[in-house]
Amino acid sequence: MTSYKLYYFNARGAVEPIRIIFAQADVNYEDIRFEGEDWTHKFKPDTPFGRVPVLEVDGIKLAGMVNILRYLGVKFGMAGKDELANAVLGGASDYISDIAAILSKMFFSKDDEKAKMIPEFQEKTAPTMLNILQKHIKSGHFIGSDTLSWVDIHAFCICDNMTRYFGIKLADYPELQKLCDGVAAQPNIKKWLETRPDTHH
Ligand SMILES: N[C@@H](CCC(=O)N[C@@H](CS)C(=O)NCC(=O)O)C(=O)O
Repeated sequence: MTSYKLYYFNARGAVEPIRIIFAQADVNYEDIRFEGEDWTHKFKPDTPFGRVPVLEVDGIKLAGMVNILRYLGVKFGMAGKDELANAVLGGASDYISDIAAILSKMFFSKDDEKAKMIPEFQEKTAPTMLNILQKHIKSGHFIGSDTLSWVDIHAFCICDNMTRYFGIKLADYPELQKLCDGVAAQPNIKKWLETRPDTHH
C-alpha cells in the first residue's frame, strides 16, 4: 500500500484541495500539521523548496499544490480521460490559481489596504474573472471531465474562500454555484467538511 504524508500548517490555506481529494478517494494519509517555530526549525529545512504543501509518497517528496493535486487526480481517477483532456482542465486550474493569488494577497494585507482592495475585487475583478471561469463549466464540471475532477475541487476551495472572507455571492455565478453544490454533496466530501479540524483559515 502506498504511504502518503501531507505536510502543511494547521490551516486549510492552500492545502485544502489536497485534503478534499484524499477524502473523496477514501485513501488514508498522514495529515501532518505544524505551527510557528516547528515549521521554521523542524519541517522547513526538510522540504524540497522551503515551502509547503509537500506530499511525501513512499518517501519521495512532491512540492507545489497544483502539481500534487493534479498527480492525485490522475492517480485516483479524478482527471481528464487522457493527457489532452487533462491539459484542458489544467488551463482552468491555472486561472483558478491566478484568482487564489489575488485572494491570498487580500487576506494577508493590512486593514487599510483591505478596505481598498476588497471593494475593487467585489465590483470589478471577481465579476470579470468568475464570468470567464464559469464559461469553462459544462453540466456541473470543468470541461475536460464529465465527472468530478481535481479542478472541480480546486474551484470549490477558492469559492469557499471568496464567499467566506470576501463577500462574494455564488448565486451571481450559477454555473460555479452548481459545481460547488455538486462537490459539497459528494458523501465522502460532505463528511470531511463536517468533521475537519476547525481552523482560523
Ligand atoms: N507555488 C507553491 C507556493 C507555496 C507557498 O508559498 N507556500 C507557503 C504557504 S501557502 C509557505 O510555505 N510559506 C512559508 C514559508 O515560505 O516559509 C505551491 O503552490 O505550493
